[in-house]
Amino acid sequence: MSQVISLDSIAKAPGSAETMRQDLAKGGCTSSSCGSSDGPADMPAEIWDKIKDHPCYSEEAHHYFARMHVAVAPACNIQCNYCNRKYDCANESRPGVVSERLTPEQAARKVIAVANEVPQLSVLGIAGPGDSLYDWKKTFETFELVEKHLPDIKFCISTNGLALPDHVEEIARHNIDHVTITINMVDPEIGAKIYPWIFFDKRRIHGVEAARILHERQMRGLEMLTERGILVKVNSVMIPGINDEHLKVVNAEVKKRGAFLHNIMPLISAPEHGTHFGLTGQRGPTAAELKSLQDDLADGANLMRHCRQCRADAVGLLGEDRGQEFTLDKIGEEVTYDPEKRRLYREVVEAERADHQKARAAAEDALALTADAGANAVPMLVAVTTKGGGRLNQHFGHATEFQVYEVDRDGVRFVGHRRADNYCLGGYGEEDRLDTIIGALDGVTAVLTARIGDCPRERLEEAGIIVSDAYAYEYIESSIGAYYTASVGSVDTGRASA
Ligand code: CLF
Ligand code: SF4
Repeated sequence: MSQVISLDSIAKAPGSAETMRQDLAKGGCTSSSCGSSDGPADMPAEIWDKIKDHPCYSEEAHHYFARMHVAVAPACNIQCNYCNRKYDCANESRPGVVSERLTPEQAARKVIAVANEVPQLSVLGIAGPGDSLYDWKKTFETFELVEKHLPDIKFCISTNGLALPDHVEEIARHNIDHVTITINMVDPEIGAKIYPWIFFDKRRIHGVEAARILHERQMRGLEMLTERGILVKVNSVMIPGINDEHLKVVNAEVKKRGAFLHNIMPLISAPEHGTHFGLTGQRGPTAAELKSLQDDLADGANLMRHCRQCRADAVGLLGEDRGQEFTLDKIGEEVTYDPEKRRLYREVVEAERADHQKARAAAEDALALTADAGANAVPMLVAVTTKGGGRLNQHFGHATEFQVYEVDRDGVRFVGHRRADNYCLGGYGEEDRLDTIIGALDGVTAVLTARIGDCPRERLEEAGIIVSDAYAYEYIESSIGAYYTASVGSVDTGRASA
């Protein structure tokens, strides 16, 4: 087994630098190959520097680093048919939903409190509800306050783009390197089905005219940002029957204008959300429809596939939300920042991610030697349970989501996550939740996990899904590579058993 460092345990109880170094010394590089990493090697150094600690802009970084959102700018200048800017539902997980609104001062206090407790924190985002640039004074005031205490934190904003061209200079001045624009269309006829109105130039504008203005402002804002070297991620909500096919055109247009990433997110829509789409029965796409669109776009703008559609007050690694641990009533009036825990965490991560990259390169080398499954072979889908750190370090019964990878002799590729309710309550599995998990794992050949009980293992195997805990605490990619090689055999050894 390669070195085992529990980043999770470091995050919870950091100990001393010496302890961490001893942990590191126990492992060392156990990879047979120390090939090039697949992160920094693929892009200019200045870009890698901007994304290497950003959990949304780098799939690799999302194993190690956390974001937090503060809801300081609640007003919005447009209406989207999938949003109603709801504030008080803590049980939903979708953008635009938040439990408490904050003043910039309260937000800064909360960021410091979180930074003291969550050493993975690297990014502060302002992502609704409301538009971060319509209420731009509150957004920039918050960043200014936080910057005084936490100079190493990255700032990130998400906007619908309508007010964007008016604030690009300020964004550049505040060293905001990451801006997300939600762009759902480049055709105003389609836009009119998504946006009933906008508020622009001191008046409310409806229909196609509103969508045309929004589209023009979005494109201009995108061009202005990329001209200044600011990384832009475009989020698009996939709405079947309205813009699903059209998103291929959107992808080409935003790529042409220099977008760094395109994140296609499934519409979340249910009557109880009270949104227009929820109330009119507009459905979201299935996981297969989303993946099919993403696969069709493989040659277009770089796709983000690890988005978790966070709440607007989310705290923690993507896929976890510790927001309820840091509500204002749980934070003292006076908070003092202690940078030591975060500094130690970054030190450990640097060593850990270097070893992870070597392990990944070794896995790629080994996969290239696997038996050729034929020209029309479909890659195998393998799901894993992880608490972060890029390792198989979560018990099956504690998983609330599965990360899904596809693997073939060309390598191991992250393709998305499948949400599944945590089926383990008080140590007892619940049958119906296991059914939910089996449904969520549709198309998956195998699950690799840290540990699993006999009962759920048997149920999954009855459903045709193989479960293995043989790679517990190993790196994800090398485990999947090893599992695949054992399944299909290698050119050297012939067919092996799983
Ligand atoms: Fe927040 Fe968005 Fe910045 Fe990330 S989230 S403002 S870029 S720090 Fe990330 Fe969450 Fe997806 Fe957004 S997973 S919803 S893409
Ligand atoms: Fe809601 Fe954001 Fe759309 Fe405004 S821009 S209506 S906050 S989703």
